This record gives sequence, structure tokens and C-alpha cells, in this order.
Amino acid sequence: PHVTRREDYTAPDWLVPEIALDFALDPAATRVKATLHVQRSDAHDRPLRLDGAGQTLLSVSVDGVAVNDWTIEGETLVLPLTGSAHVVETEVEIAPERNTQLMGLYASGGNLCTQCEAEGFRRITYFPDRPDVLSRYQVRMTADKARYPVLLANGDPIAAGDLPDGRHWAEWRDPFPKPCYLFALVAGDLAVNRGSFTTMSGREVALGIWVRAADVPRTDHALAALKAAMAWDEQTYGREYDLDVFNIVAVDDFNFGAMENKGLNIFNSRYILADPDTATDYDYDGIAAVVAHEYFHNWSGNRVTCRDWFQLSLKEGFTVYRDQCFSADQGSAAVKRIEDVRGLRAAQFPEDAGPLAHPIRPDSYQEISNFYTATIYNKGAEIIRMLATMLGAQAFRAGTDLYFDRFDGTAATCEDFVASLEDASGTDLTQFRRWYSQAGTPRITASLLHHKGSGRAELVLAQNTPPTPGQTVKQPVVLPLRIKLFGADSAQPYAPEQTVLLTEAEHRIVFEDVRERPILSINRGFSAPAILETDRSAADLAFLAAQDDDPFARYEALQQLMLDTLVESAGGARVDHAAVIAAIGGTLANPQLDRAFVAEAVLLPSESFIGDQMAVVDPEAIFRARETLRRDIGRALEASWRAAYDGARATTTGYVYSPEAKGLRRLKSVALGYIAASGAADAGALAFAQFEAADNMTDRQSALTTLVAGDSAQRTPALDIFYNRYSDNALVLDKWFSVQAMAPRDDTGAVVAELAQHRDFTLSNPNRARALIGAFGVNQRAFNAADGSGYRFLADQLIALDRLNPQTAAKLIPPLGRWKRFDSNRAALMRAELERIVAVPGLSKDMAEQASRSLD
Ligand code: DPP
Ligand code: ZN
Repeated sequence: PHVTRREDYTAPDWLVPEIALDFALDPAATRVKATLHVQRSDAHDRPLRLDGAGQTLLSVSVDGVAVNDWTIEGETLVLPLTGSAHVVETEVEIAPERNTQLMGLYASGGNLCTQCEAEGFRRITYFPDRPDVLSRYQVRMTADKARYPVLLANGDPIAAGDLPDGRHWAEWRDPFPKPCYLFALVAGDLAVNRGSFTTMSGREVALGIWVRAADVPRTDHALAALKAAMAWDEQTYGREYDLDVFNIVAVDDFNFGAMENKGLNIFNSRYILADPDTATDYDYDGIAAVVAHEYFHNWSGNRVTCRDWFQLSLKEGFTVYRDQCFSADQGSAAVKRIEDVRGLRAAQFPEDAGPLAHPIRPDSYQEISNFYTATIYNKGAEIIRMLATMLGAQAFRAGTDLYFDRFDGTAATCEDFVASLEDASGTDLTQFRRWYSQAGTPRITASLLHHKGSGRAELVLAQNTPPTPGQTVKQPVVLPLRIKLFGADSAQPYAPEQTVLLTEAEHRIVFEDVRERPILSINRGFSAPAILETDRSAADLAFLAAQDDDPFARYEALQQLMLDTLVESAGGARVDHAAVIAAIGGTLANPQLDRAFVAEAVLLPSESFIGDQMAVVDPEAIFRARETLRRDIGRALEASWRAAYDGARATTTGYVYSPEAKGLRRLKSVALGYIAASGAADAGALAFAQFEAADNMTDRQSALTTLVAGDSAQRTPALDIFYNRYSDNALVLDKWFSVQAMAPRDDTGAVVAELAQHRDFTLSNPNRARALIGAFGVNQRAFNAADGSGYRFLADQLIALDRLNPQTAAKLIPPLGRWKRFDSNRAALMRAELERIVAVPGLSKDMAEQASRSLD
């Protein structure tokens, strides 16, 4: 297999400062004429090489004259050229309606749209498909007017008109040079929700969210989020929007969440469409975050782009960090941080500990699509967050200003970003750069010793990063740890919070004049993306869960207490649940705490996170330990859960999307879950009543989730009612599939296999595939059934999906790659399925790379 290596980077031989594209759009056969103004980059005699994939080449001309001295090497068009600048024209034919991989130009829901990141543009026309070739684009589209009344492309519209044969045309021009992965066009029967935004320098921007006509009422939330994001980026980073129009189009079939094409973002409809009846609070939050994320890319990604794909985290890590801060500013910052850390632990920590581990700036790849990972995105965001913590808000902002200023209009590297922060702040980031090259999650041990007599306390910190594939020796990284000590009796802080930089393998900090026994609050706000081991007792954790003034640290202490209990009990010990129950009871009863925070804090760690703490994951034992603890918490605190449930229910009338209302709904659903876990006889009736009375999807889906987990008489009726009510709404049907695939039940594996045969199940829609297969893959107990049936099911589905859509298929492989974490029987069964996948003739390079790495 061909491997691309970061160290092999060379600047492009030919530049393309201008390109004109002319599309004769047709779903079966689209003609694309491309006019490239090419320039030799320096004194060399190499030919022009244009990437291509899957198209039919019809003609090539140079400076207006048809030529035939070109060759095709693999799928690359190689053209000998004599001068230093030429005009090269090609014409190709492509078939959007047969494009099932959803890269390039494809059909979705009767419309035509594009997805070019990372290497989809070469499926549209021949071009140097690499992010460091920046061009000004002019795009002309002609299409059947009745079928495709709306024609959109990047930049600003410049002209449009009708043609005699029922066709029409439109021309768009994007004045900003951009790499081809940011190219986009849409042709479709779409309606628009229009808005406008006045930028900080007083320019008026016309905003448009384009969807099918029936969905227009579901676009107000996305439009409001877009305006909020535009204002936030002005205030927080001084970044102003730069075109006269900003359009967003929602499509149903999409590999990613969304795409930041210049001036024409294309979105998976799940990140645009929302109304109270069909979208949960979680969906609303996700929409605001993704709309903001793609908008923020206009600067962090588009105005300054990536030199090569090894620099992907330059735009993604930074932009995720930016969207996380935006969301934190819109609602509860504490809850947002908890959610982000939970996401990091669910997806990125396992990746960093498994066969697919890679640094945030990888050294090599076979298929770049495989590197749109939690590591690049979420760990990448944590790296930026640490920089912000270390530099402080002002110097960090000076650094980002310098970065945008220096590299505007160019293709930059991660090094360029770090150097900008370094230059602006005067901070030496030499050692910090290891975060870019070293994979794996650091493990920190912290122990606090106290000598009562001398009043001296000593904090001993040590760090160690375990080996990852291809990187056996690890060096110490820079870990900013926010720390505070509390007196065990007075609950008073010993001193204000301080940030300790752990840079060595070991580090000791002495505190003088510590009179009371100190309790350590460390990695507050999750200031460093590490795994922490401390010698804090259950009593100390309970103390912090009740007293810490950092909400994240408080959450973390309670989680650690639960985790310790669950790991012990999954390991076979008889464990007393009293400490956990008391801590949860105290949290619930504390009127000072925000309800959204309470709802997060009292949730048990996931089965897979418990598994991550064990030498060998025992999915059955983990499931039993967790269910038993849930039941005990439900029973012991039943009155409190009912009070919380009734209280939240009484306070919420009519759907409002606000932090307070969200918090109440969240607490209500968590309380309902614990009431059901207690085994209360009325739980089914209670959940069904909520299900029926709900005026919003948050309440309806949480009731359904509770019903589906149990065996009440209302279970099947609720599933049927839900299905019938929403059978024409694909996004809600996805929920119907997911709820069943994630159910903590003995029959889940069998149900999922049956659902794969359901008439509404299809592998050709990525959302639907992920809703069933993706959700099942993270159901630790069901997926890891001892007989290997879950593994076989996943492999069968992945083999079938790979034929249609390799990119989405390859993303679903990680659960099979976790075999080293399981007992030898399960490991052998998982390996056998991976080997079966690798042996499939004609396997995509996406799957080939991920499946074979997963076997190592
Ligand atoms: N660049 C996209 C994003 O926003 C992914 N296609 O993450
Ligand atoms: Zn992004």
C-alpha cells in the first residue's frame, strides 16, 4: 500500500492562481470543463500532474490548442508543458447519481451537492488536489430549472439567467484564494430561511439557510446560532466575516457532520434541523456547536488553511477549541466542560490507548480520511486549551492575532501556529511541541504528604506516557495542572488556586504552614488531558464532591468515587455502596447547585469507561456491577428522585431552550432513569405518561429510553407509537434505531440483527448506518457477547458498507480493534473478524488501512 509521509513534503511544482469551472449539471452525466491558469513554481522541468479519480476524460487543451501528449499514471493526468505559465483546459464526465461514497459531486434527496475534503475535488475534475495550491474560483453552472431551481457556489453570486431548453445558469465568484477542498456547489429544489448580520465594521451580510421547503420552520435555531457565532468571533478573536453572503445548505446524506466550504457551508441535516417536537436539547446544543464550528473555520481553516493534511489539527483542534468556548459562553460553562471531557474519555482516550493511536500531527497515512479522528479534533482542542491556560487570555489572544495576521491567505503548519504564540507571548514552547509529535495519554500520579508537626505538605507528582504503536519511548510533556488544597476540617482553601507546570518525569512541591490535614484538588477544570491517579481516600473524594469550588473537580471527585466502587465490584469484591449513595444524595439535596450540573454529576460512568480502568474488560461483570449500583442508588434515594422528578416537572411548562430549562429536563430524565432502576412498580406507567404527555423530543426520547431498557407492558406500545408518529422524519427514525441498539438488555444483539433487516434500514445513508451499527458498536455488553455474534454482525455490515461508502465504513471499525483489552476468547473472535475483513477482495484502502492496523 502507498504510504504518504510528512517528512516527504515538498512545495508544489505548479501553482494554479486562477480556475474557471463550467458545470453542465445532470444526475446521470455531468460535464465539467475546467480552465486552469497554471504557473511553474520555480526553475524545474517537471510536467504538470493533475489528480483525478473515477471521471471520464473527454479532452485536454493547452493555451487553446487540443493536445494529446498527455498520459495517465494511475489516475493522475500528466501533461508536459514547456513555458512558465499556461492555460490548461480539460473536460470530463462524471455521474453524481452513481456516487455512493459521497465524495465529490453526488446526489442526495434529489439535489446535487459536493463534498471535497479531504480529497474529493479530484473526483470532480483534474486538479492538483492538495491544500497548499490556492486559487481564485469562478464557477458557472447550468441545470434543468424545474428540477434544480437553486444554484449555489462559493463566494458571491455575479450573474444568472435562463436558457431556451428549460435550463438556466448561474455564475459565482469567490475573491478569496482557496484550496480545492473548500470548493462547493449545490443545485436543488430548496427553500431558504434568510437573515442578515451587520459586521463590526458595518458591512451587511446576507445569510441563508437552504433546506427542503417543508423543513424551513426547523431552521430558526441554526440561523440564530449562526448570528451568535458571527458576533462571538468578532468579540473573542477580532475576526470579521469577509463576503457579502453566507449560505448553509442541509443535506440528508453526508459523511461528516458538516463542511466549512468558503461562503457555502454544507451540513448534514442533523446539525441544522430542529424543532421542539423532533429535536432534543442535545440536538439543539449540537446544532449550535457545529454551526459555530463551521463558521469559525472561515478564519481558522479558510483564510489560513493547512499546508498539508498532516497539519489537519491546525484547523480542527483550534476550531473545536473555539466552538467549545463559544458553547461554554452560551450556557453553563461547567456542564459544557463535563460533556467535553466525557466525550474525550469515550472516544479519544481509547483511541490513544489502542492500535489506531497517532499524534495530533501524524507522521504518515495511507488514507487521509482515516485521520479525521477524536485525536486530531478533541485532543487537538485540549492542546490549544493548555496553551490558552499557560499563556493567559491576553497573551493567547495576542498570539492568535499574530497567527492570523502572519498567515492570512496562506497554507500554514502547526509549527507556524506555535511559533506565533511563542513570539507574541515571549513564552518558550520548545518542550510543549512534544504534544504534536507524541501519541498516548499521559498518566499522572499525585500523592500529598502532610507532616502535622512541621506544618509542611509535599505534593509528589510524576508523569509517564505508555508506549503506543511505533513509539515505544516517550518523553515527559508539559502538563499545566490547576491545583488547590482544602483543609479537611474547615473546608477552607489553604491558598488560592495555582497552576503547576509539570514538565519533568517527577516533580515535588512543598507547601509550608499547612495546619490542617490538606485535601488535594488537582487538574481542576481538566486543565491537562491526562489520566490521574491519586492516593485520595473515598472520604477525601466525598469531601471534594461536596465542598470543591471548581465544578469540574467536584464532578470528577464524585465520578472517581463511583468508578473506584464499580471497578472493585466488577472485579468480584463485595462493595458497600453507602459512600456513593451519600455523595449523590448530598449533591441532589444541595440547592446551590445548578440543576444541569446535578444531572451530570449523579450519572454513573459508562460501561466502557469502567472497562478502560480494568486490566481485562469483563463486559458482563461491569454491566452487573453498574446495574446493581444503579438499583441501590435508585432505591436508597427513591424519595429524592421522585421529589426531583416532580419538582422538575412542575417547573417546566412549554418548551423553552434555555440553560435553566435544559437543566430541569435533564434532571427529570436522570431521575426517571433512577426511579426505573429502583424497580418501582409504577416506573413503566410513569415513563409512559411522560412519553405521551411530552411536548418536546427531549422528554419523549428520555421516556422511550427508559421504557426500552425495561420490560413493562408499555415498552412495545411506546416503540410503535414513536415509529408511527415519526415514520416520515429520517432524523427521528435514527433515534428509534439508536435507542434500541443502545438498550441495556439481554436481547439487544438479536434485536439489532433484526433491525438491520427493517425496511427503513439502509446502509446508503450514513446517519442511518451510524444510528444502528455505530450505536451497537459502543454498547459494550451487547457488542461483546461471548459467542462473538456482535463481532460477526459488525464485520458483515462493514463489509457491505465498504462497497458503498468506504469512508463511513472505516470510521466504524474501532470497536473491533479493542481485542487486546479483552479475554483471549473474545480477542480471538475479534481478530478472526478483522482478518475476514482484510481478506475481502476489492476492499477499500480506507478499510484496508484501519482493519490491518487494528490487527497489530
Ligand atoms: N472540516 C470538517 C469539519 O468541520 C470536516 N469535514 O470538521
Ligand atoms: Zn472542523
